[in-house]
Amino acid sequence: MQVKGALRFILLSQLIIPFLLLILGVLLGLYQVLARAGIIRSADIFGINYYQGLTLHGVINAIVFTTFFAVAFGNAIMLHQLKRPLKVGVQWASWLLMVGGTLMAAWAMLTGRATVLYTFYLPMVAHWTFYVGATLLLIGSILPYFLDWIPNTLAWRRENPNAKLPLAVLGNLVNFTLWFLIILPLATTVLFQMLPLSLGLASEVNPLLSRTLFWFFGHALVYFWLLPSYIMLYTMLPKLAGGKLYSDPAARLAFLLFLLFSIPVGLHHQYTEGGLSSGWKLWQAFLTFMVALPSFITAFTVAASLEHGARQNGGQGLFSWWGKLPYWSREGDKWLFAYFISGLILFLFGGITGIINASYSLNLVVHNTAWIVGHFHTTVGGLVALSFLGMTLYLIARLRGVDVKAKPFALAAPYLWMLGFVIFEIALSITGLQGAPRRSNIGISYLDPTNELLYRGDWLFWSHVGALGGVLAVIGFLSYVVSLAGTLFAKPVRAPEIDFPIADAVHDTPTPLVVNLRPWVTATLALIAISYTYPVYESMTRGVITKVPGYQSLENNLVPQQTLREQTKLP
Ligand code: HAS
Repeated sequence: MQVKGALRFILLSQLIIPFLLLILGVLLGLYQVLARAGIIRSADIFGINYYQGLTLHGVINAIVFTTFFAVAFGNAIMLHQLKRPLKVGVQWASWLLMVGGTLMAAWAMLTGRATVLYTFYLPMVAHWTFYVGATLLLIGSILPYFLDWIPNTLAWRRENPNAKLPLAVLGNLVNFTLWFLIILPLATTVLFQMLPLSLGLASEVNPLLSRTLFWFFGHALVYFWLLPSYIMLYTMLPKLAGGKLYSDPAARLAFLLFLLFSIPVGLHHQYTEGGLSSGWKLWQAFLTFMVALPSFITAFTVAASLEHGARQNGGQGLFSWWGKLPYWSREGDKWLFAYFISGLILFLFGGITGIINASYSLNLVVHNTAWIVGHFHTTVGGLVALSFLGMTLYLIARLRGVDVKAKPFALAAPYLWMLGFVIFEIALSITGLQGAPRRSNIGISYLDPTNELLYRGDWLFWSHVGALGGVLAVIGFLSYVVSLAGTLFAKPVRAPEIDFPIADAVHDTPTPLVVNLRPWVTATLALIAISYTYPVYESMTRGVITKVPGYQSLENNLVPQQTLREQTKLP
Protein backbone atom coordinates (compact mmCIF):
# COMPACT_ATOMS: atom_id res chain seq x y z
CA MET A 1 0.00 0.00 0.00
CA GLN A 2 1.47 3.36 -1.07
CA VAL A 3 2.00 6.16 1.48
CA LYS A 4 2.74 9.71 0.41
CA GLY A 5 3.06 13.32 1.54
CA ALA A 6 2.34 14.45 5.09
CA LEU A 7 1.38 10.97 6.31
CA ARG A 8 4.66 9.52 5.13
CA PHE A 9 6.54 12.34 6.86
CA ILE A 10 4.60 11.82 10.09
CA LEU A 11 5.17 8.05 10.12
CA LEU A 12 8.86 8.38 9.31
CA SER A 13 9.44 11.04 11.96
CA GLN A 14 7.50 9.03 14.57
CA LEU A 15 10.18 6.39 14.05
CA ILE A 16 13.26 8.59 13.59
CA ILE A 17 12.78 11.14 16.42
CA PRO A 18 12.62 8.56 19.24
CA PHE A 19 15.46 6.62 17.63
CA LEU A 20 17.70 9.71 17.79
CA LEU A 21 16.81 10.17 21.46
CA LEU A 22 17.43 6.47 22.01
CA ILE A 23 21.10 6.95 21.08
CA LEU A 24 21.44 9.21 24.15
CA GLY A 25 19.34 6.79 26.21
CA VAL A 26 21.56 3.82 25.32
CA LEU A 27 24.82 5.71 25.95
CA LEU A 28 23.54 6.77 29.36
CA GLY A 29 22.77 3.09 30.02
CA LEU A 30 26.44 2.37 29.34
CA TYR A 31 27.38 5.01 31.90
CA GLN A 32 25.01 3.41 34.44
CA VAL A 33 26.46 -0.06 34.07
CA LEU A 34 30.07 1.14 34.22
CA ALA A 35 29.33 3.32 37.25
CA ARG A 36 27.53 0.47 38.99
CA ALA A 37 30.57 -1.76 38.44
CA GLY A 38 32.87 0.85 39.99
CA ILE A 39 34.69 1.19 36.64
CA ILE A 40 33.62 4.84 36.44
CA ARG A 41 33.74 6.33 39.93
CA SER A 42 32.06 9.69 39.80
CA ALA A 43 28.77 11.34 40.64
CA ASP A 44 28.39 12.61 37.08
CA ILE A 45 29.63 12.37 33.51
CA PHE A 46 29.88 15.26 31.00
CA GLY A 47 27.91 17.37 33.48
CA ILE A 48 25.09 14.82 33.72
CA ASN A 49 24.53 13.58 37.26
CA TYR A 50 24.11 9.78 37.74
CA TYR A 51 20.43 10.08 38.75
CA GLN A 52 19.72 12.65 36.03
CA GLY A 53 21.23 10.15 33.57
CA LEU A 54 19.12 7.35 35.07
CA THR A 55 16.00 9.48 34.65
CA LEU A 56 16.87 10.23 31.01
CA HIS A 57 17.74 6.56 30.37
CA GLY A 58 14.41 5.33 31.79
CA VAL A 59 12.15 8.03 30.35
CA ILE A 60 13.67 7.98 26.85
CA ASN A 61 14.02 4.21 26.50
CA ALA A 62 10.94 3.01 28.34
CA ILE A 63 8.43 5.83 27.79
CA VAL A 64 9.30 7.98 24.76
CA PHE A 65 10.77 5.38 22.39
CA THR A 66 8.05 2.83 23.17
CA THR A 67 5.09 5.24 22.96
CA PHE A 68 6.20 6.80 19.67
CA PHE A 69 6.84 3.36 18.22
CA ALA A 70 3.48 1.96 19.37
CA VAL A 71 1.65 4.85 17.68
CA ALA A 72 3.67 4.62 14.44
CA PHE A 73 3.28 0.84 14.29
CA GLY A 74 -0.43 1.10 15.17
CA ASN A 75 -0.95 3.60 12.35
CA ALA A 76 0.92 1.37 9.88
CA ILE A 77 -1.00 -1.77 10.93
CA MET A 78 -4.41 -0.09 10.69
CA LEU A 79 -3.59 1.40 7.29
CA HIS A 80 -2.27 -1.86 5.91
CA GLN A 81 -4.91 -4.20 7.32
CA LEU A 82 -8.09 -2.12 6.97
CA LYS A 83 -7.01 -0.33 3.79
CA ARG A 84 -8.76 2.85 4.93
CA PRO A 85 -7.07 6.27 4.97
CA LEU A 86 -5.93 7.98 8.16
CA LYS A 87 -6.99 11.62 8.70
CA VAL A 88 -4.01 13.90 8.19
CA GLY A 89 -5.41 16.53 10.60
CA VAL A 90 -5.71 13.97 13.41
CA GLN A 91 -2.22 12.68 12.72
CA TRP A 92 -0.73 16.19 12.77
CA ALA A 93 -2.47 17.00 16.07
CA SER A 94 -1.19 13.75 17.59
CA TRP A 95 2.33 14.40 16.23
CA LEU A 96 2.48 17.97 17.53
CA LEU A 97 1.30 16.99 21.01
CA MET A 98 3.75 14.10 21.23
CA VAL A 99 6.76 15.99 19.90
CA GLY A 100 5.92 19.16 21.88
CA GLY A 101 5.39 17.17 25.08
CA THR A 102 8.63 15.24 24.61
CA LEU A 103 10.61 18.47 24.07
CA MET A 104 9.17 20.01 27.25
CA ALA A 105 9.98 16.98 29.37
CA ALA A 106 13.43 16.65 27.75
CA TRP A 107 14.22 20.28 28.63
CA ALA A 108 13.28 19.66 32.26
CA MET A 109 15.39 16.50 32.48
CA LEU A 110 18.42 17.85 30.61
CA THR A 111 18.57 21.00 32.76
CA GLY A 112 18.36 18.99 35.98
CA ARG A 113 14.86 20.15 36.85
CA ALA A 114 13.32 16.68 36.73
CA THR A 115 15.67 14.17 38.32
CA VAL A 116 12.80 11.98 39.47
CA LEU A 117 13.47 8.69 37.61
CA TYR A 118 10.99 7.22 35.15
CA THR A 119 8.56 6.32 37.96
CA PHE A 120 8.54 9.96 39.25
CA TYR A 121 7.42 8.85 42.72
CA LEU A 122 6.30 11.53 45.12
CA PRO A 123 7.76 13.03 47.30
CA MET A 124 10.33 13.73 44.58
CA VAL A 125 9.11 16.74 42.66
CA ALA A 126 9.94 17.84 39.12
CA HIS A 127 9.51 21.14 37.29
CA TRP A 128 5.96 21.57 35.97
CA THR A 129 7.17 21.28 32.36
CA PHE A 130 8.03 17.63 33.01
CA TYR A 131 4.46 16.79 34.06
CA VAL A 132 2.79 18.88 31.37
CA GLY A 133 5.16 17.43 28.74
CA ALA A 134 4.38 13.86 29.83
CA THR A 135 0.64 14.61 29.77
CA LEU A 136 0.83 16.04 26.23
CA LEU A 137 2.78 12.99 25.06
CA LEU A 138 0.07 10.69 26.42
CA ILE A 139 -2.84 12.72 25.01
CA GLY A 140 -1.14 12.82 21.59
CA SER A 141 -0.60 9.08 21.66
CA ILE A 142 -4.29 8.26 22.25
CA LEU A 143 -5.78 10.59 19.59
CA PRO A 144 -5.36 8.23 16.61
CA TYR A 145 -7.14 5.45 18.55
CA PHE A 146 -10.30 7.51 19.07
CA LEU A 147 -10.33 9.62 15.92
CA ASP A 148 -8.86 7.30 13.29
CA TRP A 149 -8.69 3.66 14.31
CA ILE A 150 -12.09 3.16 15.95
CA PRO A 151 -14.02 4.98 13.16
CA ASN A 152 -12.04 3.05 10.53
CA THR A 153 -12.72 -0.27 12.27
CA LEU A 154 -16.45 0.47 12.49
CA ALA A 155 -16.55 1.43 8.81
CA TRP A 156 -14.63 -1.76 7.93
CA ARG A 157 -17.11 -3.83 9.96
CA ARG A 158 -20.04 -2.29 8.11
CA GLU A 159 -18.43 -3.19 4.79
CA ASN A 160 -17.41 -6.70 5.92
CA PRO A 161 -20.20 -7.82 8.26
CA ASN A 162 -19.27 -11.49 8.14
CA ALA A 163 -15.49 -11.22 8.18
CA LYS A 164 -13.26 -11.66 11.24
CA LEU A 165 -11.37 -8.57 12.36
CA PRO A 166 -7.75 -9.03 11.16
CA LEU A 167 -5.66 -10.42 14.03
CA ALA A 168 -3.17 -7.53 13.99
CA VAL A 169 -6.05 -5.03 14.20
CA LEU A 170 -7.55 -6.88 17.16
CA GLY A 171 -4.14 -6.85 18.92
CA ASN A 172 -3.69 -3.14 18.26
CA LEU A 173 -7.19 -2.21 19.44
CA VAL A 174 -6.75 -4.28 22.61
CA ASN A 175 -3.45 -2.53 23.22
CA PHE A 176 -4.82 1.00 22.91
CA THR A 177 -8.01 0.16 24.86
CA LEU A 178 -5.65 -0.91 27.63
CA TRP A 179 -3.64 2.29 27.13
CA PHE A 180 -6.73 4.48 27.43
CA LEU A 181 -7.87 2.73 30.61
CA ILE A 182 -4.49 3.13 32.32
CA ILE A 183 -3.64 6.70 31.41
CA LEU A 184 -6.70 7.83 33.42
CA PRO A 185 -5.22 6.96 36.87
CA LEU A 186 -1.83 8.31 35.81
CA ALA A 187 -3.40 11.58 34.64
CA THR A 188 -5.23 11.80 37.98
CA THR A 189 -2.06 11.70 40.06
CA VAL A 190 -0.11 13.91 37.64
CA LEU A 191 -2.76 16.62 37.30
CA PHE A 192 -4.19 16.61 40.84
CA GLN A 193 -1.18 15.71 42.97
CA MET A 194 2.14 16.27 41.21
CA LEU A 195 1.43 19.39 39.19
CA PRO A 196 -0.11 21.42 42.06
CA LEU A 197 2.83 20.45 44.25
CA SER A 198 5.33 21.42 41.59
CA LEU A 199 3.62 24.79 41.11
CA GLY A 200 3.64 25.39 44.86
CA LEU A 201 -0.19 25.29 45.02
CA ALA A 202 -0.45 22.40 47.50
CA SER A 203 0.88 22.09 51.02
CA GLU A 204 0.11 18.43 51.60
CA VAL A 205 0.30 15.33 49.51
CA ASN A 206 -0.47 11.64 49.62
CA PRO A 207 2.47 9.61 48.24
CA LEU A 208 0.75 6.29 48.98
CA LEU A 209 -2.23 7.24 46.83
CA SER A 210 0.09 8.54 44.14
CA ARG A 211 2.07 5.28 44.02
CA THR A 212 -1.12 3.20 43.99
CA LEU A 213 -2.40 5.25 41.02
CA PHE A 214 1.02 5.07 39.35
CA TRP A 215 1.13 1.25 39.52
CA PHE A 216 -2.51 1.04 38.42
CA PHE A 217 -0.94 2.46 35.25
CA GLY A 218 2.57 1.09 35.61
CA HIS A 219 2.19 -2.65 35.35
CA ALA A 220 -0.26 -2.59 32.47
CA LEU A 221 2.21 -0.20 30.83
CA VAL A 222 4.58 -3.16 30.40
CA TYR A 223 1.91 -4.95 28.36
CA PHE A 224 1.36 -1.80 26.31
CA TRP A 225 5.04 -2.25 25.40
CA LEU A 226 4.70 -6.01 24.91
CA LEU A 227 1.59 -6.24 22.73
CA PRO A 228 3.08 -4.66 19.56
CA SER A 229 5.83 -7.31 19.86
CA TYR A 230 3.19 -10.04 20.22
CA ILE A 231 1.40 -8.71 17.13
CA MET A 232 4.66 -9.19 15.23
CA LEU A 233 5.24 -12.67 16.73
CA TYR A 234 1.75 -13.88 15.84
CA THR A 235 1.27 -12.29 12.45
CA MET A 236 4.77 -11.95 10.92
CA LEU A 237 7.26 -14.31 12.57
CA PRO A 238 5.52 -17.49 11.28
CA LYS A 239 5.80 -16.27 7.69
CA LEU A 240 9.45 -15.27 8.11
CA ALA A 241 10.08 -18.74 9.53
CA GLY A 242 8.65 -20.20 6.32
CA GLY A 243 5.26 -21.39 7.59
CA LYS A 244 1.96 -20.38 9.17
CA LEU A 245 0.64 -19.25 12.54
CA TYR A 246 -0.23 -22.42 14.45
CA SER A 247 -3.56 -21.19 15.88
CA ASP A 248 -5.45 -17.97 15.17
CA PRO A 249 -8.00 -18.43 18.04
CA ALA A 250 -5.17 -19.03 20.53
CA ALA A 251 -3.59 -15.74 19.46
CA ARG A 252 -6.90 -13.89 19.85
CA LEU A 253 -7.46 -15.45 23.25
CA ALA A 254 -3.98 -14.32 24.37
CA PHE A 255 -4.70 -10.70 23.37
CA LEU A 256 -8.06 -10.70 25.14
CA LEU A 257 -6.63 -12.26 28.30
CA PHE A 258 -4.12 -9.41 28.39
CA LEU A 259 -7.00 -6.96 28.36
CA LEU A 260 -8.60 -8.77 31.28
CA PHE A 261 -5.60 -9.35 33.52
CA SER A 262 -3.03 -6.62 32.74
CA ILE A 263 -4.46 -3.90 34.97
CA PRO A 264 -5.60 -5.32 38.34
CA VAL A 265 -2.08 -6.48 39.28
CA GLY A 266 -0.27 -3.21 40.10
CA LEU A 267 -0.07 -3.99 43.83
CA HIS A 268 2.67 -6.55 43.09
CA HIS A 269 4.95 -3.50 42.82
CA GLN A 270 3.81 -2.47 46.30
CA TYR A 271 4.13 -5.67 48.32
CA THR A 272 6.49 -3.89 50.72
CA GLU A 273 4.42 -0.72 50.88
CA GLY A 274 2.90 -0.03 54.31
CA GLY A 275 -0.72 1.16 54.41
CA LEU A 276 -2.17 -1.40 51.97
CA SER A 277 -3.81 -4.55 53.35
CA SER A 278 -2.00 -7.80 52.69
CA GLY A 279 -5.24 -9.52 51.59
CA TRP A 280 -5.52 -7.23 48.57
CA LYS A 281 -1.85 -7.68 47.78
CA LEU A 282 -2.37 -11.45 47.83
CA TRP A 283 -5.45 -11.15 45.57
CA GLN A 284 -3.42 -9.16 43.03
CA ALA A 285 -0.56 -11.69 43.38
CA PHE A 286 -3.00 -14.40 42.19
CA LEU A 287 -4.07 -12.20 39.28
CA THR A 288 -0.38 -11.64 38.42
CA PHE A 289 -0.01 -15.38 37.90
CA MET A 290 -3.08 -15.18 35.65
CA VAL A 291 -1.47 -12.48 33.50
CA ALA A 292 1.43 -14.86 32.81
CA LEU A 293 -1.10 -17.23 31.17
CA PRO A 294 -1.36 -15.41 27.79
CA SER A 295 2.45 -15.42 27.62
CA PHE A 296 2.50 -19.18 28.22
CA ILE A 297 -0.09 -19.53 25.43
CA THR A 298 2.19 -17.37 23.27
CA ALA A 299 5.27 -19.47 24.08
CA PHE A 300 3.49 -22.64 22.92
CA THR A 301 1.78 -21.08 19.88
CA VAL A 302 4.95 -19.38 18.69
CA ALA A 303 7.06 -22.51 19.24
CA ALA A 304 4.48 -24.57 17.27
CA SER A 305 4.53 -21.96 14.47
CA LEU A 306 8.33 -22.06 14.37
CA GLU A 307 8.20 -25.85 14.15
CA HIS A 308 5.65 -25.63 11.34
CA GLY A 309 7.91 -23.21 9.43
CA ALA A 310 11.03 -25.26 10.06
CA ARG A 311 9.34 -28.43 8.81
CA GLN A 312 8.28 -26.62 5.61
CA ASN A 313 12.00 -25.82 5.19
CA GLY A 314 12.84 -29.54 5.43
CA GLY A 315 13.36 -29.77 9.18
CA GLN A 316 12.91 -33.20 10.79
CA GLY A 317 13.20 -35.07 14.07
CA LEU A 318 12.16 -34.11 17.57
CA PHE A 319 14.66 -31.28 17.98
CA SER A 320 16.78 -31.04 14.83
CA TRP A 321 14.09 -28.96 13.05
CA TRP A 322 15.39 -26.00 15.12
CA GLY A 323 18.38 -26.01 12.73
CA LYS A 324 16.15 -25.20 9.72
CA LEU A 325 15.10 -21.72 10.83
CA PRO A 326 16.49 -18.63 9.00
CA TYR A 327 18.78 -17.38 11.80
CA TRP A 328 21.32 -15.74 9.46
CA SER A 329 19.28 -15.31 6.30
CA ARG A 330 19.86 -12.13 4.30
CA GLU A 331 17.20 -13.06 1.77
CA GLY A 332 14.42 -10.45 1.45
CA ASP A 333 12.93 -9.54 4.83
CA LYS A 334 14.18 -12.65 6.58
CA TRP A 335 16.85 -10.68 8.47
CA LEU A 336 13.96 -9.59 10.72
CA PHE A 337 13.73 -13.16 12.06
CA ALA A 338 16.99 -12.59 13.99
CA TYR A 339 15.35 -9.77 16.00
CA PHE A 340 12.36 -11.90 16.97
CA ILE A 341 14.22 -15.07 17.89
CA SER A 342 16.81 -13.14 19.96
CA GLY A 343 13.96 -11.34 21.71
CA LEU A 344 12.18 -14.63 22.42
CA ILE A 345 15.29 -16.17 23.96
CA LEU A 346 15.68 -13.12 26.22
CA PHE A 347 12.01 -13.31 27.13
CA LEU A 348 12.49 -16.83 28.50
CA PHE A 349 14.70 -15.21 31.17
CA GLY A 350 12.32 -12.25 31.57
CA GLY A 351 9.34 -14.57 32.04
CA ILE A 352 10.98 -16.78 34.65
CA THR A 353 12.25 -13.84 36.69
CA GLY A 354 8.85 -12.13 36.38
CA ILE A 355 7.08 -15.12 37.88
CA ILE A 356 9.58 -15.12 40.74
CA ASN A 357 8.92 -11.39 41.31
CA ALA A 358 5.20 -12.09 41.39
CA SER A 359 5.43 -14.43 44.38
CA TYR A 360 4.46 -12.45 47.48
CA SER A 361 7.14 -14.14 49.58
CA LEU A 362 10.03 -14.37 47.07
CA ASN A 363 9.49 -10.75 46.09
CA LEU A 364 10.70 -9.71 49.55
CA VAL A 365 14.13 -11.12 48.65
CA VAL A 366 14.47 -9.41 45.26
CA HIS A 367 12.49 -6.16 45.63
CA ASN A 368 14.55 -3.03 45.00
CA THR A 369 17.66 -5.06 44.23
CA ALA A 370 19.69 -5.39 41.01
CA TRP A 371 17.63 -8.55 40.28
CA ILE A 372 14.73 -6.36 39.10
CA VAL A 373 17.06 -4.52 36.72
CA GLY A 374 18.00 -7.88 35.21
CA HIS A 375 14.31 -8.75 34.83
CA PHE A 376 13.35 -5.66 32.90
CA HIS A 377 16.37 -5.70 30.60
CA THR A 378 15.21 -9.10 29.33
CA THR A 379 11.59 -7.99 28.90
CA VAL A 380 11.32 -4.36 27.84
CA GLY A 381 15.06 -4.27 27.08
CA GLY A 382 14.82 -7.70 25.44
CA LEU A 383 11.90 -8.86 23.30
CA VAL A 384 10.30 -5.40 23.24
CA ALA A 385 13.42 -3.38 22.36
CA LEU A 386 14.62 -5.89 19.75
CA SER A 387 11.30 -6.25 17.96
CA PHE A 388 10.80 -2.45 18.01
CA LEU A 389 14.30 -1.87 16.64
CA GLY A 390 13.86 -4.51 13.94
CA MET A 391 10.47 -3.13 12.92
CA THR A 392 11.79 0.47 12.95
CA LEU A 393 14.49 -0.54 10.44
CA TYR A 394 11.96 -2.50 8.37
CA LEU A 395 9.41 0.34 8.25
CA ILE A 396 12.00 3.04 7.53
CA ALA A 397 13.25 1.00 4.55
CA ARG A 398 9.67 0.55 3.26
CA LEU A 399 8.66 4.16 3.83
CA ARG A 400 11.80 5.41 2.08
CA GLY A 401 11.52 2.93 -0.82
CA VAL A 402 15.00 1.45 -0.22
CA ASP A 403 16.46 -1.94 0.68
CA VAL A 404 17.90 -2.42 4.16
CA LYS A 405 21.60 -1.55 3.96
CA ALA A 406 24.60 -3.18 5.67
CA LYS A 407 22.59 -6.35 6.35
CA PRO A 408 25.47 -8.19 8.09
CA PHE A 409 25.47 -5.37 10.68
CA ALA A 410 21.67 -5.51 10.91
CA LEU A 411 21.94 -9.27 11.51
CA ALA A 412 24.79 -9.15 14.04
CA ALA A 413 23.03 -6.50 16.12
CA PRO A 414 20.25 -8.59 17.77
CA TYR A 415 22.56 -11.50 18.56
CA LEU A 416 25.14 -9.25 20.23
CA TRP A 417 22.34 -7.50 22.11
CA MET A 418 20.86 -10.83 23.19
CA LEU A 419 24.20 -12.26 24.31
CA GLY A 420 24.98 -9.03 26.17
CA PHE A 421 21.70 -9.01 28.04
CA VAL A 422 21.80 -12.73 28.88
CA ILE A 423 25.17 -12.10 30.57
CA PHE A 424 23.83 -8.88 32.14
CA GLU A 425 20.72 -10.67 33.45
CA ILE A 426 22.65 -13.52 35.05
CA ALA A 427 25.16 -11.13 36.63
CA LEU A 428 22.56 -8.71 37.97
CA SER A 429 20.42 -11.53 39.31
CA ILE A 430 23.39 -12.77 41.31
CA THR A 431 24.40 -9.35 42.64
CA GLY A 432 20.72 -8.71 43.39
CA LEU A 433 20.55 -11.87 45.49
CA GLN A 434 23.75 -10.76 47.21
CA GLY A 435 21.85 -7.60 48.18
CA ALA A 436 23.07 -4.99 45.66
CA PRO A 437 20.40 -2.25 45.47
CA ARG A 438 18.89 -0.94 42.25
CA ARG A 439 18.67 2.80 41.39
CA SER A 440 21.97 3.47 43.12
CA ASN A 441 25.42 4.69 42.08
CA ILE A 442 27.16 1.85 43.92
CA GLY A 443 30.50 2.66 42.25
CA ILE A 444 30.95 5.56 44.69
CA SER A 445 29.57 3.71 47.71
CA TYR A 446 29.50 -0.09 48.04
CA LEU A 447 32.07 -0.72 45.32
CA ASP A 448 34.53 1.95 46.41
CA PRO A 449 37.36 0.12 48.27
CA THR A 450 38.32 3.33 50.09
CA ASN A 451 34.90 3.37 51.73
CA GLU A 452 35.63 1.16 54.72
CA LEU A 453 32.11 1.35 56.08
CA LEU A 454 30.19 0.27 52.97
CA TYR A 455 32.62 -1.61 50.71
CA ARG A 456 31.28 -4.96 49.41
CA GLY A 457 34.15 -6.65 47.59
CA ASP A 458 31.99 -9.77 47.07
CA TRP A 459 29.78 -7.85 44.62
CA LEU A 460 32.71 -6.80 42.46
CA PHE A 461 33.16 -9.86 40.22
CA TRP A 462 29.53 -10.15 39.09
CA SER A 463 29.20 -6.39 38.74
CA HIS A 464 32.12 -6.49 36.30
CA VAL A 465 30.50 -9.40 34.44
CA GLY A 466 27.32 -7.28 34.24
CA ALA A 467 29.36 -4.42 32.78
CA LEU A 468 30.77 -6.80 30.15
CA GLY A 469 27.18 -7.75 29.19
CA GLY A 470 26.19 -4.09 28.98
CA VAL A 471 29.16 -3.25 26.75
CA LEU A 472 28.31 -6.17 24.40
CA ALA A 473 24.71 -4.98 24.12
CA VAL A 474 25.88 -1.44 23.29
CA ILE A 475 28.18 -2.84 20.57
CA GLY A 476 25.10 -4.62 19.20
CA PHE A 477 23.21 -1.33 19.22
CA LEU A 478 26.05 0.46 17.39
CA SER A 479 26.01 -2.31 14.78
CA TYR A 480 22.28 -1.59 14.33
CA VAL A 481 22.99 2.14 14.02
CA VAL A 482 25.36 1.42 11.09
CA SER A 483 22.61 -0.39 9.20
CA LEU A 484 19.94 2.15 10.10
CA ALA A 485 22.11 5.10 9.05
CA GLY A 486 22.86 3.39 5.72
CA THR A 487 19.15 2.74 5.16
CA LEU A 488 18.22 6.28 6.15
CA PHE A 489 20.54 7.88 3.61
CA ALA A 490 20.30 5.32 0.77
CA LYS A 491 18.95 6.42 -2.61
CA PRO A 492 15.31 5.35 -3.09
CA VAL A 493 14.80 2.59 -5.67
CA ARG A 494 11.02 2.18 -5.49
CA ALA A 495 7.87 4.01 -4.38
CA PRO A 496 7.38 4.35 -0.60
CA GLU A 497 4.90 1.82 0.74
CA ILE A 498 3.65 -0.05 3.78
CA ASP A 499 3.69 -3.79 3.51
CA PHE A 500 3.96 -6.54 6.13
CA PRO A 501 4.75 -10.25 5.78
CA ILE A 502 1.43 -11.44 7.28
CA ALA A 503 1.07 -15.21 7.80
CA ASP A 504 -2.01 -17.39 7.29
CA ALA A 505 -3.05 -19.73 10.11
CA VAL A 506 -2.97 -23.53 10.31
CA HIS A 507 -5.96 -23.64 12.69
CA ASP A 508 -8.47 -20.93 11.93
CA THR A 509 -11.86 -22.27 13.11
CA PRO A 510 -14.32 -19.50 14.04
CA THR A 511 -14.49 -19.33 17.85
CA PRO A 512 -17.32 -17.13 19.23
CA LEU A 513 -15.49 -16.55 22.55
CA VAL A 514 -12.76 -14.49 20.88
CA VAL A 515 -14.76 -12.56 18.28
CA ASN A 516 -16.63 -9.93 20.26
CA LEU A 517 -14.65 -7.37 22.28
CA ARG A 518 -17.62 -6.08 24.31
CA PRO A 519 -17.94 -8.85 26.98
CA TRP A 520 -14.19 -8.75 27.51
CA VAL A 521 -14.22 -4.99 28.09
CA THR A 522 -17.13 -5.38 30.56
CA ALA A 523 -15.35 -8.16 32.46
CA THR A 524 -12.16 -6.06 32.51
CA LEU A 525 -13.94 -3.06 34.04
CA ALA A 526 -15.58 -5.29 36.65
CA LEU A 527 -12.29 -6.92 37.63
CA ILE A 528 -10.59 -3.52 37.92
CA ALA A 529 -13.42 -2.25 40.13
CA ILE A 530 -13.21 -5.32 42.38
CA SER A 531 -9.43 -5.20 42.66
CA TYR A 532 -8.82 -1.48 43.03
CA THR A 533 -11.77 0.08 44.88
CA TYR A 534 -10.59 -0.85 48.34
CA PRO A 535 -6.82 -0.29 47.81
CA VAL A 536 -7.54 3.21 46.42
CA TYR A 537 -9.89 3.94 49.34
CA GLU A 538 -7.23 2.69 51.78
CA SER A 539 -4.57 4.84 50.12
CA MET A 540 -6.81 7.91 50.32
CA THR A 541 -7.48 7.48 54.00
CA ARG A 542 -4.03 6.47 55.14
CA GLY A 543 -1.43 8.21 53.05
CA VAL A 544 -1.66 11.98 53.63
CA ILE A 545 1.51 13.57 54.91
CA THR A 546 1.97 17.28 55.52
CA LYS A 547 4.81 19.65 56.19
CA VAL A 548 7.60 17.21 55.50
CA PRO A 549 10.50 18.88 53.68
CA GLY A 550 10.46 16.58 50.69
CA TYR A 551 6.75 17.13 50.14
CA GLN A 552 6.94 20.88 49.74
CA SER A 553 6.90 22.84 46.50
CA LEU A 554 9.73 22.60 44.00
CA GLU A 555 11.36 25.84 45.18
CA ASN A 556 11.52 24.50 48.72
CA ASN A 557 12.56 21.12 47.47
CA LEU A 558 15.58 22.60 45.74
CA VAL A 559 16.97 24.02 48.98
CA PRO A 560 20.56 22.99 49.54
CA GLN A 561 21.09 19.55 51.04
CA GLN A 562 22.48 21.27 54.12
CA THR A 563 19.12 22.94 54.89
CA LEU A 564 17.25 19.70 54.26
CA ARG A 565 19.54 17.92 56.67
CA GLU A 566 18.95 20.60 59.28
CA GLN A 567 15.21 20.34 58.85
CA THR A 568 15.24 16.59 59.34
CA LYS A 569 17.86 16.55 62.14
CA LEU A 570 17.00 14.29 65.04
CA PRO A 571 16.97 15.91 68.48
FE1 HAS B 1 7.74 -7.43 35.08
C1 HAS B 1 8.86 -5.44 37.64
C2 HAS B 1 6.20 -9.49 37.32
C3 HAS B 1 6.50 -9.35 32.49
C4 HAS B 1 8.76 -5.04 32.83
N1 HAS B 1 8.66 -5.60 35.21
C5 HAS B 1 9.07 -4.98 36.36
C6 HAS B 1 9.69 -3.73 36.02
C7 HAS B 1 9.63 -3.60 34.66
C8 HAS B 1 8.99 -4.79 34.16
C9 HAS B 1 10.12 -2.43 33.83
O1 HAS B 1 5.31 -9.37 40.22
C10 HAS B 1 10.31 -2.74 36.99
C11 HAS B 1 9.34 -1.67 37.39
C12 HAS B 1 10.01 -0.70 38.32
O2 HAS B 1 10.71 0.20 37.85
O3 HAS B 1 9.88 -0.86 39.55
N2 HAS B 1 6.62 -9.13 34.94
C13 HAS B 1 6.11 -9.83 35.97
C14 HAS B 1 5.39 -10.99 35.48
C15 HAS B 1 5.49 -10.94 34.10
C16 HAS B 1 6.25 -9.76 33.78
C17 HAS B 1 4.69 -12.05 36.26
N3 HAS B 1 7.66 -7.24 33.05
C18 HAS B 1 7.08 -8.13 32.18
C19 HAS B 1 7.15 -7.62 30.84
C20 HAS B 1 7.79 -6.39 30.94
C21 HAS B 1 8.10 -6.18 32.33
C22 HAS B 1 6.61 -8.31 29.62
C23 HAS B 1 8.13 -5.39 29.89
C24 HAS B 1 7.78 -5.48 28.64
N4 HAS B 1 7.59 -7.47 37.09
C25 HAS B 1 6.85 -8.36 37.80
C26 HAS B 1 6.86 -7.97 39.22
C27 HAS B 1 7.60 -6.81 39.31
C28 HAS B 1 8.06 -6.52 37.96
C29 HAS B 1 6.19 -8.62 40.34
C30 HAS B 1 7.87 -5.97 40.58
C31 HAS B 1 9.13 -6.37 41.18
C32 HAS B 1 9.49 -5.48 42.34
O4 HAS B 1 9.57 -5.99 43.45
O5 HAS B 1 9.74 -4.27 42.15
C33 HAS B 1 4.86 -11.96 33.14
O6 HAS B 1 4.04 -11.26 32.22
C34 HAS B 1 5.89 -12.76 32.44
C35 HAS B 1 5.25 -13.90 31.63
C36 HAS B 1 6.22 -14.44 30.64
C37 HAS B 1 6.38 -15.71 30.34
C38 HAS B 1 7.44 -16.10 29.34
C39 HAS B 1 6.86 -16.74 28.08
C40 HAS B 1 7.97 -17.00 27.14
C41 HAS B 1 7.95 -16.70 25.81
C42 HAS B 1 9.18 -16.98 25.00
C43 HAS B 1 9.08 -18.32 24.29
C44 HAS B 1 10.31 -18.55 23.51
C45 HAS B 1 10.38 -19.31 22.39
C46 HAS B 1 11.67 -19.41 21.65
C47 HAS B 1 9.20 -20.00 21.81
C48 HAS B 1 5.58 -16.76 30.98
C49 HAS B 1 6.77 -16.13 25.11
C50 HAS B 1 12.58 -20.40 22.27
C51 HAS B 1 13.80 -20.50 21.43
C52 HAS B 1 14.89 -21.18 21.75
C53 HAS B 1 16.02 -21.26 20.75
C54 HAS B 1 15.05 -21.83 23.07
